[in-house]
Amino acid sequence: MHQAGELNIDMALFRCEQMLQEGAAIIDVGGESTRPGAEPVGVQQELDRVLPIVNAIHKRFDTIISIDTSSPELMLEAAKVGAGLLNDVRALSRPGAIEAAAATGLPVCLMHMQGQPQTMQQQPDYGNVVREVIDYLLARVASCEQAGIERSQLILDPGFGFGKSVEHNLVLLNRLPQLVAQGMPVLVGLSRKSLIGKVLGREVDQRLAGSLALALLAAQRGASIIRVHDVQQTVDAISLWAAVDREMVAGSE
Ligand code: PT1
Repeated sequence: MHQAGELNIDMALFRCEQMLQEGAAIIDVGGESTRPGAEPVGVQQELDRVLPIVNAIHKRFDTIISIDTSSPELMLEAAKVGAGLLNDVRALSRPGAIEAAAATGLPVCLMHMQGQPQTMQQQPDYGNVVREVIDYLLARVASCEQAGIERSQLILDPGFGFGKSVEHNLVLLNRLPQLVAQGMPVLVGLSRKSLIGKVLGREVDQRLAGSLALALLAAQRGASIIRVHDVQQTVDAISLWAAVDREMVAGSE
């Protein structure tokens, strides 16, 4: 969701209501694109885009509002107007971000990224991608704990599409249980991403089936939170899997 102003607030509220009716548990709001090749935005612009929307959503809906930001200023301000979760693709690495997040007392999603959005897809390089992503995230967890953010407040995200080749993404998804085994909830974002386009040869508007397949695989491999565009379709797919899965558990008793 981008850019404030009356019309944009109305559009954000409309989309928010729609996603909630479709079964979303969390609404992620961001003022900076972090897609491959995206240009950075200034902090003031980010504040102007995000705060009015968070404020409006908080007044109107009872939901968890996640703030997709790396800026300590926005973390602090968003917490005052109803944010319920901080989602930082830079894992609180900006100066002052850890301290700001700690001061809000909010839960935080720490994501792994190699490089910066503008250039991260140019030359992704790992020895052992699973090991390196987990080691990075655990180092960030340790820094958070030192700053007073409890482990129970942290969510981990391998950062699909953030400085990763198609193969890196596939290995990370296949080995997701290794990240889940670290004992913190895992969040994944795979919806419509270019890895789907590259494997299937599909443009971004033709990636729904691929997105659903990956969301289901992530859920089966232990992901707790799935960041998607197509809420209703994803909820349907995962609900049906969960029904089958519960039946298996019940039958084995
Ligand atoms: C994500 C995520 C995010 N993804 C979290 N926050 C985006 N925690 C924004 C592509 O390859 O996975 N986790 N916030 C969106 N970013 C991308 C990245 C979008 C890559 C598209 C691609 O197409």
